[in-house]
Amino acid sequence: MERSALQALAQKDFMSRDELESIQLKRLKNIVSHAYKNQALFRSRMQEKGLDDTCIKELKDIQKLPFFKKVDLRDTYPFGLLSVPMEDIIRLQASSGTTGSPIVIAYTKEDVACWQEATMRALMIAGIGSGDILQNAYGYGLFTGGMGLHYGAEGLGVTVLPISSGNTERQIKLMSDFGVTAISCTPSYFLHIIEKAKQLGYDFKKMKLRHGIFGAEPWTNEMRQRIEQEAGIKAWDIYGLTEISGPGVAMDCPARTGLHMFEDLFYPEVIDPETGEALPDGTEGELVITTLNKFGMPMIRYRTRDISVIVKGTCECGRTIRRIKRIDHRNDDMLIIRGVNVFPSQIEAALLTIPGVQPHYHIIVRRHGDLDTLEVQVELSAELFGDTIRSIEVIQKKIGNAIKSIIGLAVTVTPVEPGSLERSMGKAKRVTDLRNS
Ligand code: DLL
Repeated sequence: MERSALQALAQKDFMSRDELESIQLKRLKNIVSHAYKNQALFRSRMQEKGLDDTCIKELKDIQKLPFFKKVDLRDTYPFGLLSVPMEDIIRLQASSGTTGSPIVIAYTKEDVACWQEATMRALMIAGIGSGDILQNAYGYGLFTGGMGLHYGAEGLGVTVLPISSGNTERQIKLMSDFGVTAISCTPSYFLHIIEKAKQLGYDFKKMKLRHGIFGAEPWTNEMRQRIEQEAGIKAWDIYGLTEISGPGVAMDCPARTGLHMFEDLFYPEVIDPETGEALPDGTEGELVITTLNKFGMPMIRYRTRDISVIVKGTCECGRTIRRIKRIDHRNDDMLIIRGVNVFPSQIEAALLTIPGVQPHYHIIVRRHGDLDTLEVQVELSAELFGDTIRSIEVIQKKIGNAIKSIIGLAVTVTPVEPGSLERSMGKAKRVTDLRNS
């Protein structure tokens, strides 16, 4: 793409709110009408509410529309929500989901282009472009991470290394040999890459790597700091989900006050997860997204189960598209332990405030009689782990106190040997819940 066309694309993030809202309204009317005519489930839900496809007069009329959830994709699996003839579909992607049977998403040629636009805009915010070499270590295949970042980077004229995830030693060798300047993968996989590189005697600071495009799983600011310090790079947070396209729905910016949602393509709302009521900007709730420009399988008011806030006010970077707060948990990540709500990200944040504690941990939930217990297995640095039993006990206590001060519950802390917990190549599995086994 010509430089001027790329500049125009990046400028979309800065359009006036009036212009943006008029595009959103036009697209919302159009997608509602398209889905009403072509998506039987949407039409029947609209009819149940006494609505038809003329009901959108202003943006806030979106609040009248019915919600969609993952279960709707499962119930209509594979193609029940398809809204164009199958011969117009040029791509299928699927998600195994962490919580059950697969879902499939179908894209028309225009939908793929819309998704590519989003990932291009996301990478441009990180300043990635022609001249960069991107090692794309998200999984290629049905998972949207690989293909999503690939198309975005290629569209910008970036040199893409489509390495996919896994084979960590080769990842590091090629990163060094090819002078890779940016990597995309899950933050947990990058931690593994850092660790392996150290073992193999590579010095990250001597490599050309400058940027990491990390997402697909929750990660805390504490984790971000660790990554940046250890690898000497800038760690950017990218958000997305299969149902809405894939990566590139929202992206960090240099101000780090939230992720900008590409609002002309994906319309955000935050709702009260209990009542379904739309909440004002600045209030935490469940993120709901409407695809404004995706026709193969439009998603209208899709309940993501991700918990966030639409950040109030304008961003110091000057972008006018709204921000969502970094997503540190999903509704379904919540563990209820003795009546207390606990999120793995709270434990991660507590652990990483303590020097010598490694960013590798695993949470085990058990039930003894009527009592739920939490065990946190955490790796210590080799120096700490090799220390006397007495000093390990001291650090164990320190970790326990740090966790208790955040979640308000006493947990069992089990320090484990460096390298002993399972490493992930994709989304990390942080919790084993043994309560129902
Ligand atoms: O994970 C798409 C993706 C690929 C995003 C690569 C970013 C980078 P799914 O497998 O459908 O799609 O999982 C979507 O992952 O609802 C969130 O719960 C979580 N998630 C994605 N990005 C982030 C992030 C891809 N940056 C689900 N921070 C979403 C926190 C994230 N959670």
